[in-house]
Amino acid sequence: MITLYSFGPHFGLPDPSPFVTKAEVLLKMSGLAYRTDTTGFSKAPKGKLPYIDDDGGKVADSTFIRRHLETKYGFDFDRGLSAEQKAIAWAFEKMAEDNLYWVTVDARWNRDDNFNNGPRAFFKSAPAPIRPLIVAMVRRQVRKSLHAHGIGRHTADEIAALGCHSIDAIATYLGDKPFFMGAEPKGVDATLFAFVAATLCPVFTTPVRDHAERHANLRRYVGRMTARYYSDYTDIAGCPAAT
Ligand SMILES: N[C@@H](CCC(=O)N[C@@H](CS)C(=O)NCC(=O)O)C(=O)O
Repeated sequence: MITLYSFGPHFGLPDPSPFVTKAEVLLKMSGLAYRTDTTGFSKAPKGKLPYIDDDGGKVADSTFIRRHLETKYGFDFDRGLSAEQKAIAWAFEKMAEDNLYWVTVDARWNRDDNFNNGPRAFFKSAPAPIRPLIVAMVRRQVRKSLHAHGIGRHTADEIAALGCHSIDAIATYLGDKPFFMGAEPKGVDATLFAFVAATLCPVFTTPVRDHAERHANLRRYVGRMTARYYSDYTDIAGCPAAT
């Protein structure tokens, strides 16, 4: 049985990490049996979640988890796509993971109101006397990561503009299609569902969320993916589950 190491549900999302949600949706798409475990972060091979344990072998990183499911089990998440569609799917995924993701990190960790409504809860189990120090240290590390990525060097307005541009690109390409590449979900939908839901999450007040909410097709898309893969949720990110 495969074990997916995750953070566990937070903020009304299946997982606060869109990368974990992506990996979980890929597992659901594959139909393989899996369980989740929220105690693995300290042992993460690359210091990040998600990773999986498959029969004693560890695979870290959502993209390499996908590759593992493809190579070991022969599952083709791109089945039926042309080479051009595969290229488009890859480019959108990496836009979400390597750019839109950091817009979300900035919104959640760098804005005090959002931090207090969200990630502060991750520190509940830290001993009270040193909790403020740990919170400050981790937030400092996150700011360093944002700076190293480059996005942290922009103004709030510039960061929002980048996020809105990515959201517009996703909404435009999705159009009226049920799923990103057409009538049936493909691997790219695991990623885009996870990152769009993270953007729409009502726990966080952000200009990018306001912008995304104006794209009715994105809200319906999140609802459609929820109905398909998270039937135990009535809604995710304020988008009612509906086919
Ligand atoms: N490229 C990785 C990214 C994973 C990632 O960034 N995970 C974050 C949570 S969203 C994490 O574990 N961060 C903890 C840290 O950096 O200390 C993937 O695709 O899995």
